[in-house]
Amino acid sequence: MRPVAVITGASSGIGAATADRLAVEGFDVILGARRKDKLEEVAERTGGRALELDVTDPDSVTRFVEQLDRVNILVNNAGLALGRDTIEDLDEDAVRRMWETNVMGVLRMTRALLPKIEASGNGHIVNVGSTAAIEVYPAGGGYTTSKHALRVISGTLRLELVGRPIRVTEVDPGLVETEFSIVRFEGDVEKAANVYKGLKPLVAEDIADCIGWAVTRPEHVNIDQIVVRPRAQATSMVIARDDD
Ligand code: NDP
Ligand code: 8X3
Repeated sequence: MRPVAVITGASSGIGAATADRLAVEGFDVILGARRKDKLEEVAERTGGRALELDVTDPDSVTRFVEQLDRVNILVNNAGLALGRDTIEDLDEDAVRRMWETNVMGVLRMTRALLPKIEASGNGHIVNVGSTAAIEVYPAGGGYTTSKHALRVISGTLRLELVGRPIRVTEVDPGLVETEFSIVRFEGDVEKAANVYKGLKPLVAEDIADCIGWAVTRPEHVNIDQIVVRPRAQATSMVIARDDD
């Protein structure tokens, strides 16, 4: 029997690339996200199952989980940033949506799938954090607070699950060119492109590579954290651009 990997946010970017990679590594991939048409495309090329999922909606999470028999790996990847506002000017609704997705969504999916992951006898939870989980930057407080919370979830899970057959890994990427910034700037593609201007950003496959590596280590090996950035990025704020 092939092991089963659930990937949230598999309709684009890092999640879709992770589905591709884990399928190649021999996993049956279960793909969750809100855009079913995009998920179907990933399902077609990976041989996976596309299941509609909104991690902010408890009923949607319940429906999703009820359709699964076995699960070895959960990749908590669904997430988003909205806007670039100082704390002084924060849009509280945007902050709530980030926290609902990046924090509550991860807690919800993890809690709902833990029994199946444990029953597999060799489980693994991979949380896609961010360098925003370990650093702060101005006008990023809504997002960085949510990713810092995710980091706390990863550490707490590792403490609470020790002695049980479940590994916990957090992968914290820097700048990766996906739909992330288009979502962040509400479809403003020019503003989104500027985020990656003058440097070679990571691509989704670079992160899938990290996840693929972490989950294929021998089962006694727990990779706690992988921080991965473009060579041109030293921190969230120190970035070498061609036109600098
Ligand atoms: P994308 O915008 O390309 O992908 C985000 C994915 O999350 C989509 O598949 C989207 O699917 C899904 N998603 C968003 N909200 C929900 C929801 N409520 N329920 C289910 N799925 C949801 O961005 P990335 O691939 O870059 O982002 C993936 C993860 O990586 C995120 O957690 C992000 O914070 C993190 N990250 C990204 C970095 C970057 O620079 N790109 C750097 C560091 C971390 P749909 O809209 O179909 O629901
Ligand atoms: C995304 C990294 O620096 O664009 O998680 O916020 S950043």
